[in-house]
Amino acid sequence: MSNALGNHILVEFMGCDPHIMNDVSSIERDMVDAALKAGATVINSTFHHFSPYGVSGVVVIQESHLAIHTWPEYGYAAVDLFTCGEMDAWISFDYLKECFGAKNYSALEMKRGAVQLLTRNDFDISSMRQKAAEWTNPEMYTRNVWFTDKDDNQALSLRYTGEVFFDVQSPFQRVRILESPKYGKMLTLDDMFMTTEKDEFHYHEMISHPAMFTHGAAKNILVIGGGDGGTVREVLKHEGVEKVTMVEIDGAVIDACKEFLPSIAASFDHPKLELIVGDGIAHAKEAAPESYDIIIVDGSDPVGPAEGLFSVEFYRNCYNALKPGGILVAQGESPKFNEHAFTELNVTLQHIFGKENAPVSLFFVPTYPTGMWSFQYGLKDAKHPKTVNDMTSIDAFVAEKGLKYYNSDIHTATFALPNFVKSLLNGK
Ligand code: SPD
Repeated sequence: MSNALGNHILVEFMGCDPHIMNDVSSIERDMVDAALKAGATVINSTFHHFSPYGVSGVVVIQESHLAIHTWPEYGYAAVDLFTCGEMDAWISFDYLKECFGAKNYSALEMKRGAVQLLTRNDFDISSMRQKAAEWTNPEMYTRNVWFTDKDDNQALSLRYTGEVFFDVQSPFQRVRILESPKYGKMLTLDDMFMTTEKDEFHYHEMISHPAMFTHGAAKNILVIGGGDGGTVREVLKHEGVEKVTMVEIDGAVIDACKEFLPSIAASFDHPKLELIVGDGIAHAKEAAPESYDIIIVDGSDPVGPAEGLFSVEFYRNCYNALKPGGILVAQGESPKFNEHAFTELNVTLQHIFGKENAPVSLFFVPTYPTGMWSFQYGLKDAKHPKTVNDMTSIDAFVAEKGLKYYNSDIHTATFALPNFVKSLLNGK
């Protein structure tokens, strides 16, 4: 590969199963899997079924593309595997041969872009960034690449410019900063949206201020996770706060956000903040009993490094680390996207804090699948957030700080639950 830019394998698959050759869903899945098995990074795929027979489709990968056209009536597929870099397209070839049940096949391999015939011109990355900025103008914006956050049955996609500001596989997860025309720059972890410039305030105001105003005199706060910095930025707006300890496991998230999302990562240099890059689960276990007024768990979904943030042991440790009158707030998942994680977390919090002491708040966030998301609370002999009645000071704070989501009406409304959510929480 060293003397060529790319490798192109033109494949003939013959004697294939005609039903498979006409099944657009399974062909798309097989083509995407073929790319993944060869170590490619899949950017997007688009597939089409022709009536009455035939499928055409392309999987766009960071290493180039895989394309197919099928003739089910002949049990035949024409496949192009075009890759660059170190990816071995023969792995995709072997995989597809099995998937399609090809009895015969042939393949022609061509090296593309002979380096000795080309002249390299390196150009300034800043001019590309300038171009990317122009692409956010919808009239000039023509690229069709999408980031999708999904489970097996449901998804949310945002179009992005194709510009990748940060892409690091940390020891914990893939950390990326991409840019979308609608929501600005966004932080993604593995294949999930975490936050975007344009709607981050929904999440960060709502994870912070209802708990802060319910407590009323919080001085010592622990934030677990929250590597983008939005939560500590909001908490530090409360002047009575004396110290915020933030424990984020993944330093790559902090680095990415400091560089590319400075409006969110705005308070990492605040004198009241102690920023620890380390394990928040261990920190909660080792914390002195009754040391925090508020603990905020700004974690990701219960896969990968955030899995332990949904365990009984972790919340028992948080309970012990809270002062009497203390409040725990946790990223609570969605009653529409991941009902199981949502209800299980509430069962855990009820178990530890008591049935009446695990209220749930709902809020709207456009960039999480379904848009309906929750924060879940654990009250350690604290008053219920709904009983807070100092609405004047909430509104004065909202006006002074220029908040865009939270206000005194929202403070109460966020704890009002639709009937189907109440039923979910009651195990019905
Ligand atoms: N599916 C997204 C779950 C939310 C994760 N936390 C977002 C971090 C924002 N600070």
